[in-house]
Amino acid sequence: MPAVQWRRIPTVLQPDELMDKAFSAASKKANLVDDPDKYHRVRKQMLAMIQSSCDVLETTLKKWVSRWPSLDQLSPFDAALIDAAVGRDPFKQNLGGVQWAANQINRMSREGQSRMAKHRSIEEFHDRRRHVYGRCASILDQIGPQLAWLNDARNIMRRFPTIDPLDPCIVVAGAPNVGKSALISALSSGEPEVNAYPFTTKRLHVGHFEHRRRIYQMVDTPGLLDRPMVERNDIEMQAIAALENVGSIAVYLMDPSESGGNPMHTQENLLSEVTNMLGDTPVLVVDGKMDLLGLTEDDSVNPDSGHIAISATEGWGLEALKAILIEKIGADNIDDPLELPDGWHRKNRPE
Ligand SMILES: Nc1nc2c(ncn2[C@@H]2O[C@H](COP(=O)(O)OP(=O)(O)OP(=O)(O)O)[C@@H](O)[C@H]2O)c(=O)[nH]1
Ligand SMILES: [Mg+2]
Repeated sequence: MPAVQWRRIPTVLQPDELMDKAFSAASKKANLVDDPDKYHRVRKQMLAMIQSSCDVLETTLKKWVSRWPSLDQLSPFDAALIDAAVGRDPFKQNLGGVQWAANQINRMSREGQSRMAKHRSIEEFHDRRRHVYGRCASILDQIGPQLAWLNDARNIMRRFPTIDPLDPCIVVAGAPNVGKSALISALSSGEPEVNAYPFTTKRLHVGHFEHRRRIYQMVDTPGLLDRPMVERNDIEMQAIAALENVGSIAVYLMDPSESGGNPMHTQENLLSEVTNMLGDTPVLVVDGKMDLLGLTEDDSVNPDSGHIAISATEGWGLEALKAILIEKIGADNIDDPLELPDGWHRKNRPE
């Protein structure tokens, strides 16, 4: 289940652009035909035009189908992204339409070429070529709505975050304005990506850091946590479900300074909601903006709460937080292959 490279999804041309591409490739092929005898020359040229235009169309359409992610091979997070942003059913149906057109064009190309073999006049050769071009154009027109849909979907999907299900992922949650994005930026090596998040109009930060050649991913949660559960719509619920699937651990960032405008009791209520929502995903509570709490760089813990303390803007406590996350995720822990499972001597003992 490799990570989907959303940005690599190719542009989807519209029918007239596709036809231009195919017909100009075909004219080039026809110009290469060299035969002093007009009858044979035209016959070969028309044949080359049918073959080459249909080939270009069929290959281009099939390339689109194969370069789009295949729904049954996606991670639950990626599948939820697609479902929420463009819809799983239209995704399948519209790609299906493109595959149908590729098959039609293949059939028509073969039919056109075999008919050509039966023609005996220059006029018939030209007519056959025109007939095939007309059929191609009408097939492409038929899938015009599908191509338009796919191009719109591609423009949405190419801004999706790429999350590799095989690498650890840290979900950063917390009330609005507590410093989630600042924390991700401070922990990231390089600029974090800012992606459009389909679930809400808010943007999603995705950052990465590396430890022992392993990439740790960090994702923001969208601004949907600031409302009670009952007010959230289906799409937002899917976002939550997706986040449940993606995280190895969640950091719940608190802002005890309340400078972000969230009183502590709201932040605490939200913490219990998030903890319930994330089910088995462990949640690490971190106090941010420690510089505003009268603490110094040497205070690794907020004495009032006992939580790990950091300041994303001052860069305090970040290495310690990283080390705790790496340890808790435990991706580097190597299982002893010779270790026997607990209770083995009881389960498999011969009677
Ligand atoms: N003093 C101080 N300010 C901080 C710190 N971290 C973030 N801020 C400030 O707090 C504000 C909000 O930070 P963001 O990182 O945008 O917070 P967020 O949680 O991503 O906000 P939303 O995406 O709107 O939910 C910004 O003005 C930051 O500069 C910190 O450690 N210390
Ligand atoms: Mg943010």
